[in-house]
Amino acid sequence: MSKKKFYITTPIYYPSDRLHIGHAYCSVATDAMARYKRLQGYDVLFLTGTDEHGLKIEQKAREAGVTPQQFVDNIVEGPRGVKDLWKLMDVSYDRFIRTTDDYHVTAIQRIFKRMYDKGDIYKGTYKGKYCTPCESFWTESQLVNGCCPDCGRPVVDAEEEAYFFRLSKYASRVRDLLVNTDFLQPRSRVNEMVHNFIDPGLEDLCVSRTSFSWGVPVDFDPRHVVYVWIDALFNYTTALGLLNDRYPDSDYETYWPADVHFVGKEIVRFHSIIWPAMLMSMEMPLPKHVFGHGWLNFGGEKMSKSRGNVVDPYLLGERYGVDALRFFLLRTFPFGSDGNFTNELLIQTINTDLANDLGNLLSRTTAMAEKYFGGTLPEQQAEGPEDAELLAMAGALRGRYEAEMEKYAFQNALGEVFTVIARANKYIDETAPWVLAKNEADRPRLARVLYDLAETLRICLVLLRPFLPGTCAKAFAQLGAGEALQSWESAAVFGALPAAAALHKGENLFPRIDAEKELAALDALMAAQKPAEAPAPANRPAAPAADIGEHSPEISFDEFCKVEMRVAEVRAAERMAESRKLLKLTVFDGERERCILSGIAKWWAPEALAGKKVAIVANLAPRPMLGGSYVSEGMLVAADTPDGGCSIAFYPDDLPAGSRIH
Ligand code: ME8
Repeated sequence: MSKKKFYITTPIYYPSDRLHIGHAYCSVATDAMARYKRLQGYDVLFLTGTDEHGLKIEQKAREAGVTPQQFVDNIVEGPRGVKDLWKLMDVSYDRFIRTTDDYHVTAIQRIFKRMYDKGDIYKGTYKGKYCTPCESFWTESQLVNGCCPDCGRPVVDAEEEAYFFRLSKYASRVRDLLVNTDFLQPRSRVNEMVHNFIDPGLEDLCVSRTSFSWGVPVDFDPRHVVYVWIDALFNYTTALGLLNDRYPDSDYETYWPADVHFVGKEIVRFHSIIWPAMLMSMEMPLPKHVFGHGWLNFGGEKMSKSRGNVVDPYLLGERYGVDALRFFLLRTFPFGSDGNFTNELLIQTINTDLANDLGNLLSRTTAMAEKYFGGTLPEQQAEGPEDAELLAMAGALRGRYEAEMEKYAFQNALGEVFTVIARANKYIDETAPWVLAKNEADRPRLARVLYDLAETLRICLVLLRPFLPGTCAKAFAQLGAGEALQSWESAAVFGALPAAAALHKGENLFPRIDAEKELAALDALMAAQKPAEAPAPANRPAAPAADIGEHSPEISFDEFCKVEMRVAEVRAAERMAESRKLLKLTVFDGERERCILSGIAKWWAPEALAGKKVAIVANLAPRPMLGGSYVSEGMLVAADTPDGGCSIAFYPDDLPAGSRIH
């Protein structure tokens, strides 16, 4: 009987810069899932790669004085590039696609032509607001205060000839797919897609560009290059040989449709609306699931190169070991939600789960086996009243873990394993092997206690293999557990380890870290990695140079007193589908809740503000915003920072909302 198939993908990343911990997060999660399915006996295909076309790469290459191809080659294949990173992180991909690969380019041209021949792609005129410096078209609703949402400069009316994809034709089928199936996960993302994008009306999508050339040329009209998202999305199928000769057609037959695409939440729209619509047009089966995972922020803010707050996975992986880093990412943050990366959390997780709970359990168990039995447990063993609960928990663990893994709930799956590990540590306290060791008559009981610990550990380690591949191999060696005892099947039965288990104490898997010292060292290392002067983000002019000298006209004290500033509590903060620049804040001003839209989305993650006490201008006349869809009732007070960002002052938690600021 042939094996069951499992096809899983990461997004293909833009090689416009070095990848950071956020990219590693998605790849490590995908890797854990792929390893888990392989452990279960599936024939897995794990695809990752790089999305190498587009204006941004063309510009970056120009800045670097190299060709776009040289630029991406260096970031993908060069030292400490994308492929090196996945090697370091033990990401066990089976196939790596680069969208500049010839076979992919050819296939994209054929795909584009096929949709054109069908009438789903047609030539029209793109009318929109054009930002000349950015060479970008925007729709009216994308503009921020009438200007380019990327650079903040004025836009002009412009039109160009372009090809369009009949997205509107597929709107109701896509809606049905999202609402009535479990295609898009977590479920919470469905509402956002349906209400914000589909229900307001899906317009046909502009799928070609003439303003730059670094892309796949439309072969029957070479002035145009194919829109980068068409080029990118079809990677999931061209890498299986669709319409090309690089891979056999049978790969496509075997693995398509994908079981799941893991993608970050910001690209869920492309994967859950545009992608299925194009597949419908191509009359191809749809992937079974798209899972939109959350963002990893740093210090409460979205990681970004320009802000100089990206976390370098090389630094952490090399310092703490790749397994510790992989484990931390998947143990700490629920996969479907945003998480806040901090160095404190990283060290704490390594110390608590890995050094204390898992590492100690293994070293205590093997050390006692050596000390009391020379490493090999005697077959004569005696049960005791403490055994039943541990055995039941360890015996049921695989099922509980599997239920969570099938939902991509890595944090919960690991939580199940660590609950059993904690129970095993408690079992040591309950049975007190060092007391049993004092009495010859208790030796059979002592042997059984150590056996139960070793066997519990073995089961846990089998289930930890997808997360800690390197460490588990070393730990199995200490338990004398060969291949058969590392298998998925063997984790379902308590007692697979032979009674006369041969244990030996090996190296300490996760040495405890001196948190205080390490945090200081890590902070210093990260600070040293920051660019000396972070370039100002494009749509906020660098503040001090321009602003400090340009004072506002003098006002009288009475005039100043007219401005009513108060402390307000941020009760909710959220990103807005309608604007990349604005955050929607719900603040309590001591009397009532009000809505304030604040142009800080580029610098502040909503989670960093929720619950905080901030300063607002409370008597500003309410202002309709975003075409009148919202009324902003006040203003958040924030300071410009030298690098063009913004800093917000937080008042102490115990200061009542409504307190007047003078
Ligand atoms: O969007 N937290 O590529 P990209 C969590 N080329 N995940 C993060 C993250 C963060 N801070 N930053 C990045 C693209 N990611 C397109 C994709 S697919 C057909 C084309 C992860 O280089 C997350 O998975 O911007 C996100 O979706 C992906 O990297 C985006 O990578």
